[in-house]
Amino acid sequence: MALERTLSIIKPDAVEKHHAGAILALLEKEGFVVKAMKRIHLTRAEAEGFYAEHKARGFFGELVDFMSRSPIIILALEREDAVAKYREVIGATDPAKAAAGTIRKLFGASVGENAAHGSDKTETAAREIGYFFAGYEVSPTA
Ligand code: 3AN
Repeated sequence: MALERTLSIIKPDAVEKHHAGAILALLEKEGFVVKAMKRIHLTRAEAEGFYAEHKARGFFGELVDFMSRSPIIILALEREDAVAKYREVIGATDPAKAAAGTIRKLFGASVGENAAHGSDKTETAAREIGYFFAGYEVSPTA
């Protein structure tokens, strides 16, 4: 299986509740290596740009309000089959439907405030990592 990268965001709700460390520990335990990490407070425009593909959806305004409410922690993660494996580890979008032990089950409150974001495909992962990190910020080798 190929070594891949994916983008993870620890969302405002999880950072506010001081769950960032527990989420990072869980990801490291699952074999993800942190290649880049930063904490930022998104502006509305930055949140809109990141979620542009969801612009037409009814919850877009709510999503942008939430993601720009307070700081987030952004991670570029690497491991074999990272995109699919990370989707398993975060669990279903709705925490109520997420499997036991997943990040959204453990730390999410609702479909909107669901603790973490993860790229849905490898092409999306490359775009999302590029949205938040300059090339020199993402370790090319080690
Ligand atoms: P996922 O993040 O699991 O790939 P998407 O791509 O369907 O889910 O949705 C993107 C983000 O939009 C989700 N992470 C979630 O926080 C938010 N979202 C999805 N559905 C709703 C909804 N009905 N109400 C509020 N926010 C939503």
